[in-house]
Amino acid sequence: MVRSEWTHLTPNQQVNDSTNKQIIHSGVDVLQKQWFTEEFEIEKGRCLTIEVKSLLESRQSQFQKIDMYDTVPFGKMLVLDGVIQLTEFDNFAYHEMIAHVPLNAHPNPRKVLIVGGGDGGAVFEVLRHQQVEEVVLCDIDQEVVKISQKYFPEFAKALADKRCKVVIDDAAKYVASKENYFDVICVDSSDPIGPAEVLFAREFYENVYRALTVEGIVVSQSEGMFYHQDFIVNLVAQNKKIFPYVAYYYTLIPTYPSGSIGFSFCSKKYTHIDKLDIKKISALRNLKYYNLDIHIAAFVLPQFMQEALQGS
Ligand code: SPM
Repeated sequence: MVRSEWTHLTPNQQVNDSTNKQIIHSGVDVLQKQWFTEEFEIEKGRCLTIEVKSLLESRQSQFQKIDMYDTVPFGKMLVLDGVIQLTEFDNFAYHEMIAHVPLNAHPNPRKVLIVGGGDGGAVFEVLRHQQVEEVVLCDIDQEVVKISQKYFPEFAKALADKRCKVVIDDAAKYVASKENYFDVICVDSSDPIGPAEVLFAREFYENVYRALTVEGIVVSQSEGMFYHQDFIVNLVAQNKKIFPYVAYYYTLIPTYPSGSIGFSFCSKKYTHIDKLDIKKISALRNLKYYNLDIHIAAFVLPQFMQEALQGS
């Protein structure tokens, strides 16, 4: 973590001088508070800064830099290559939506694959479904799994469940080796740069199509509509060439840029509502974000996004 003294702007002060650089750095401010800044989109003039108690652990794996922080407002926070992946405070809003939307849209999900998701949060949610017999977690980076098992014990328990199998491998290759096997695939990847870039490509989705059973559904972390509209439009257009039913839905999550993130939903047979079963949804206990109304509402997009997707 870069430690630097922050300089505070006074009203009307110009920010295009060297002062600016000091303001945006992670570090220690004049009150001796420590801050983490997600610098991922800093060149676009936006970033999120969070007060931290300490950096609990930092590792450099073969694939990426892995940091675990203890933050003041959000509890423990996992960061990969400087990008926030999850916090204790709000990860439920992401994990419940990446898991329960496809699992409730599918009439009988028995075999589930999580691509990425080495922290175990998505597996934790998938295992709430009693009809799931097998959940495979395929993550390329064993170090992400290990550090998460150490700091997120609830998720570690899910990974140790007898229905869960952890595979450390390149998920693109793993998916290409499967045919007509999984009922649901959840792509819980990091952003489409670096090791996760291949997980957004057409070839990957063609292989996912083959790896799914005839009623199969895949959902993928697909950026947020406020900041990455063009990316989403292109992804949806690409996937419409492969799957008969493609949609986009979103969740609200304060620690991701713009406070929201979306998922692409691609299905071989059913839409996101065809097979909804109120009894099955009500049987899911102690959820904090997902419910029947949210399942339906999450696919209702603001006007600007509906218009953007119209031509795709
Ligand atoms: N199981 C949690 C893993 C999180 N995967 C998604 C991370 C997305 C982080 N970036 C948000 C969007 C910024 N472009």
